Amino acid sequence: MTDHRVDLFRWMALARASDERMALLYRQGGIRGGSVFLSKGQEAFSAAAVMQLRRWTGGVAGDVFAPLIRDTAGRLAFGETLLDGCRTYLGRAAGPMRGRDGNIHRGDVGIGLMPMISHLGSTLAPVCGMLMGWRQLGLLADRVGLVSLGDGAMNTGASHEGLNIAAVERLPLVVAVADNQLAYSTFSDRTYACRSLIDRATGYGFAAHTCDGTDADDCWRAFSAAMAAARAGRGPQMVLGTLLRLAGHGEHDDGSYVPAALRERFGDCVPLYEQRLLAQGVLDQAAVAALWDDVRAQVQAALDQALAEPEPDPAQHDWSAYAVRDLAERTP
Ligand SMILES: Cc1ncc(C[n+]2csc(CCOP(=O)(O)OP(=O)(O)O)c2C)c(N)n1
Repeated sequence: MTDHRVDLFRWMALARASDERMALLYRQGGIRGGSVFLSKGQEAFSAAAVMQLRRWTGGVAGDVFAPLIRDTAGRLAFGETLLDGCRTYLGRAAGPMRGRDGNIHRGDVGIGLMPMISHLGSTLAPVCGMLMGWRQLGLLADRVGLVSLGDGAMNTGASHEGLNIAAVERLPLVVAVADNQLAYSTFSDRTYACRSLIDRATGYGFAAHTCDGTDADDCWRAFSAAMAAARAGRGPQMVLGTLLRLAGHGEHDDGSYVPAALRERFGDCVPLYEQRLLAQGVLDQAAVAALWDDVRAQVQAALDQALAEPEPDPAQHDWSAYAVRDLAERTP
């Protein structure tokens, strides 16, 4: 299982570089509206899941991905451009939300990337709806949907309803649950009372998979099994990754309430994977340095382009309810 590993590390590094640049821009006062939300610590879990989805190509629909807050790596691996992220953070008219919504509330239905709905758990229903619609039209084939949830998001009414209907309908849905120990500043022991969130899989009627969310290879293994089972018609799959949010909830939050003992229990997936690939001779020091130079240059180029672009002009605006650039692209 080596083919994908350099690409996996590259998506993780690209996400980390993008997040770090956006955080710097926030501290410089350069962000329009809202905060910056980092995926720090969740790059492996997100990229390993999404790399195993099929991207939409040549107008042919692939799988569907509904990201949550900390899916910078997965978004990029699914085809979202760095430019779309920069444009949204900067409120630029050419962005996927046309400058009318900020930060992570963005998506592109034309590539199967569901725009993130702020209300936690609310993306489950539309993804289930897409899968059921494709099935009714005879277009489903072996497509899957991937929905990201956090330990906090697992507790909303929308999540319970969505998980239940996915199981009742035996949909090819993979739910990635990132238990990062925190929902805002609420620790997991105040968020759920079961031993582990994976215990809920059985109750809903999902197959259960677990992984160490700080270990990119272990994440890959778990999502590989889950995706294969979903594509083979074995119903919905839940993958629980255990990890730690390595930032505040957003950059307005320094996360100083996280005790040192908790921090010491979890590593950072990006340097951990870099060290493993070096130790195993998959990459050498020169290749790693070149990779980081490349991803940082890509981020800066996207940011420079977005900075040079105009904001929306209210006098010119069509006020269409849709954010999608080309509605024709929505047809599978
Ligand atoms: C229904 C709903 N309730 C509350 C919020 C406010 N809110 C946004 S993010 C968040 C914490 C989410 O925690 P979790 O799902 O564990 O994700 P994490 O931020 O830890 O990645 C909350 C409570 C919301 N967006 N939607």
